Amino acid sequence: MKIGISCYPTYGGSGAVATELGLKLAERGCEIHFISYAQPFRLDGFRERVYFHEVELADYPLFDHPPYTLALAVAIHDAARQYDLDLIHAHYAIPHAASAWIAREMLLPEKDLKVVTTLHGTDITLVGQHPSFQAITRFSILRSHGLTAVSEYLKGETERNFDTGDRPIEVIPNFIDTDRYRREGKPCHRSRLADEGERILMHISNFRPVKRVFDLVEVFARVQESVPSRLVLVGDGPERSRAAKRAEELGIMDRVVFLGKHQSVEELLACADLFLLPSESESFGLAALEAMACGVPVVASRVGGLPEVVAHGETGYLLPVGDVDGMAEASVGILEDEELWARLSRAGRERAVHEFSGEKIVPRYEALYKEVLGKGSRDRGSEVPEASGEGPFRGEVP
Ligand code: GMT
Repeated sequence: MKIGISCYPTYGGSGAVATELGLKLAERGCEIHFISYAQPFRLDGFRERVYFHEVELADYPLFDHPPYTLALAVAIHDAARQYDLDLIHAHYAIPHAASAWIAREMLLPEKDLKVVTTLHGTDITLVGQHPSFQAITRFSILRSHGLTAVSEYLKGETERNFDTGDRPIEVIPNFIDTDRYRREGKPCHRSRLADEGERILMHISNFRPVKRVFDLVEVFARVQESVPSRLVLVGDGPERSRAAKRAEELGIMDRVVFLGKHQSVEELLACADLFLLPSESESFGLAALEAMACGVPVVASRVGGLPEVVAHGETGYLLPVGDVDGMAEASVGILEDEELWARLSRAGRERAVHEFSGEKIVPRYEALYKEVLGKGSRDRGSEVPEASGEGPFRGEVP
């Protein structure tokens, strides 16, 4: 199969999943064409059967905001024609699903480019619901020939907020390369991150408000009172300075390490003792899965799709959003009990390997592609059902 993949190139779960998927598909014999405005952050080095097409964005004095959606549509159109792509897989609905639909319409009737869209999170739970995006998000996801969501939770949110009727949405969870994400055989950075005898609490994200990094600092402030430890923060984003300010106020800045953006998070996770994810909303929580694969117990919010990833009491603990005392108590409980730590660590690794490995999940995307390609051009996804008028969305389909 020849597959185009459009995704965000920046640090974030949807770009990570899209890239890992493309690389795994290429290993399995597919020809993969990544299409984005920059090289996806996890796409490095030469890989056989993998191509990258940079979207050209022309500036013009009239444009305060150059129309990326159109430029992406043209890039998809051009790649599909030049390389005879079978389908385009859009990761994160906005604007990728709409651009894919435009490209498909431009190619018809000469070429029947199929569209598969994967919904990742805030494209459905936040941004996609904004009045300026809702109608086009609904339209473009329903026009996709295959539609996937990364958790049962996200599937439910999509049905509820976008009035998708009986349109099938397949849940295909995030996955990880369990050979790469593992505790053993990694260079050990522990001595550079913490002093002898200190435990390492870690968080990885793009530091958007939804991640509640402020809570993270509060949780850590409580933990370090009873457990000698460091908080290692990986990633960067708008809330970083607020988190740093709070750490200063609490007098724990010397215990907090801001590492910034990193490519090889598996090396860092392999020396962590605990992973914290106090998010406000999380459709899946790829970072929690990466931690589990590296044998790191997780303390997170009981929100969104996280209960589908973190088994409460088995691979970590889930607490209500904002319950910093509860999260601190659970963290201390894990860090002070070696046996409990080992049990959670082992179970996390096992769950990651058995439920969320690339070997298990990638064939499900392949099966979906085959199903989509096996059908007639208008069999699936071409009709957009009328909105029922119930629920938050009442927009007319264009
Ligand atoms: O939806 C987002 O916030 C962006 C997206 C991204 O690109 O980083 O993250 C989402 O997609 C990941 C991969 O499917 C999920 O693991 C994350 O849980 C999800 N983030 C949120 O729902 C906040």
